[in-house]
Amino acid sequence: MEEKKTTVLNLTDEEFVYPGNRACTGCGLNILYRIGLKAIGRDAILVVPPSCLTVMQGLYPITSTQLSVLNVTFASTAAAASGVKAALRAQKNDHTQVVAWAGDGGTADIGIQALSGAIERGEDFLYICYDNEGYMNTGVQRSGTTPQGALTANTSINGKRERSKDVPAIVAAHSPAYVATCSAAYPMDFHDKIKKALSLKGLKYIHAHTPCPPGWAMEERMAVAIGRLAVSTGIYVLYEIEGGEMRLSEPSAKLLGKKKLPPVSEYLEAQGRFKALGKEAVEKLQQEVDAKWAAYRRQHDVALAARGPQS
Ligand SMILES: Cc1ncc(C[n+]2csc(CCOP(=O)(O)OP(=O)(O)O)c2C)c(N)n1
Ligand code: SF4
Repeated sequence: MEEKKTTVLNLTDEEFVYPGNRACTGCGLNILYRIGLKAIGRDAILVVPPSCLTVMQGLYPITSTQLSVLNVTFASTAAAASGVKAALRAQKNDHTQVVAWAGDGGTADIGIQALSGAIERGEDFLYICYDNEGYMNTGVQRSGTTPQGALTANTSINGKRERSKDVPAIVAAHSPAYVATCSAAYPMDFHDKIKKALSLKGLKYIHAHTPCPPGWAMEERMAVAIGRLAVSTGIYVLYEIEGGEMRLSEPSAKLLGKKKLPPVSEYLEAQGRFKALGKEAVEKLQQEVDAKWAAYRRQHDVALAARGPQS
């Protein structure tokens, strides 16, 4: 049976973020933080390393967040979340959710060891990585997930040389309870994936693409439009993995029925960080995206054929 989806009409009115915080105008993370906390609810402890999120939440004694938050060192997020969960277990508290919420720098690079260990131990908490594709809080430095060719404060004039790390795939290789990718342009999808993740036991991982106006050199009003372009051009794919089975989420699944997707250049040209990308690099990227979608279409056809004729 199809799960009931959350929409703006049935989303709770309750707010867990006070009005006013230190996010930049048009911040993708800010959208997901507000909606994500509605899915998590009040009975939760957040574990957050240094990042834009710590700044957004506010420095003691000022805060924009109504939930309990444990601010931890960069490398220790998943280890600290494991500890918070152990403390709750010792108190026989099995209702308070533990949610680690970190940036891509704090996840893909600095925190990956603790995250890997937590999944391997089968810890029971939700880990959310918001991926603005750089160390934004400290002035837009490159991270492991910064796309190849993107300009940052510490890349050469040709942009980042290396390819980006596929963190959800790295996490999925550990076989946790749940892996999902999300986007700030689809906050209700994020909301429902959090709900689903929190209903499962074990380590759950959500990776969320969060456009960042200053870091991506784009207009503030364009954050959602650019997030949508990432999905509609097929460069960023929304999916879930549960029980080892991967399923495209609706905004990406509907692209399977399209013969041709909009060119990735539409996504790249909307952002100043890609202005050093030459024609050849853009063509190569397009070929990679086309090959990826050809593979999704083949898998989809095989799955349909295996199901046989539908009555
Ligand atoms: C061990 C350590 N190194 C460096 C820093 C400085 N620092 C604070 S936030 C930050 C950037 C974090 O990047 P990311 O996790 O991607 O989150 P974002 O800033 O993009 O939200 C850095 C380098 C620190 N706090 N601790
Ligand atoms: S730098 Fe980017 S991620 Fe950080 S608060 Fe500003 S828009 Fe959001």
